[in-house]
Amino acid sequence: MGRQFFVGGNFKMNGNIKSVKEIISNINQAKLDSDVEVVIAPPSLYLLLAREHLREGLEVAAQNVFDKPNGAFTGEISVDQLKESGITWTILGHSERRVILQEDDQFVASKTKTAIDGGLGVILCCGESLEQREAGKTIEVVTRQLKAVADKVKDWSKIVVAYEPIWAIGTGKVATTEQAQEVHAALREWLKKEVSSEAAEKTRILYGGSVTEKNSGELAKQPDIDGFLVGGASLKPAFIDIINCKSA
Ligand code: G2H
Repeated sequence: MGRQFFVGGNFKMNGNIKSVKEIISNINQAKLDSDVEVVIAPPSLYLLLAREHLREGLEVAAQNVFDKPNGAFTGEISVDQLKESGITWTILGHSERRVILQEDDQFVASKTKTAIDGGLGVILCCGESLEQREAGKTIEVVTRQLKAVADKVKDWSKIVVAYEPIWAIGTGKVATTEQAQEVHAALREWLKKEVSSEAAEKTRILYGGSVTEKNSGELAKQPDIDGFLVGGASLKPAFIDIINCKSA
């Protein structure tokens, strides 16, 4: 069986009660391809609101989760708190957290293990900077990021990998279909060697970085691109066209 196409909407630190409700109402009313898995990730303040309003069958993700069960960790949210609230996914390792909040590979891996052990799905982000790409280190960087997770997590059935080249995030500079496919294929090869043939075959690898309704169709035709993690465009009605891009 083929891999189910997956489209995530990462709202980042955008929106307010009114706009989150409007985005959700737009998604709820749209005709979505039934074979696409759709997950939206609003800021943590709006997770419950999103879960309450989003129609059944579509899921809500946190943008982060902590690697401890409870306690004196000001500002953090636990896996159990998310699960109790009907939040079934979390994004982890987004480059904005790796770079701005200085999260390293080990911390991302530890949080991924806690989330997976606790029963959440994880959208695990990886990606290289422009400097790393120009130095020919793209594959080395993204596989190092994933290896930290593979050292701790053996079951990849609830992990979706998102390849997000940092130089393409929010810049309007989307990776070419060839550039994206090349890295996705290398990631799948790496999964085969370092995790298992099953993980390589079944793990969805999403592309993220300035995805729009204009470039999603071509990217989605690539054999190793199994969906998208969408930032800016997930706040707009065009998000629906991205979800439905396979059938357009
Ligand atoms: C990459 C992406 C979503 P954008 O960060 O994770 O954002 O589509 O705005 O580049």
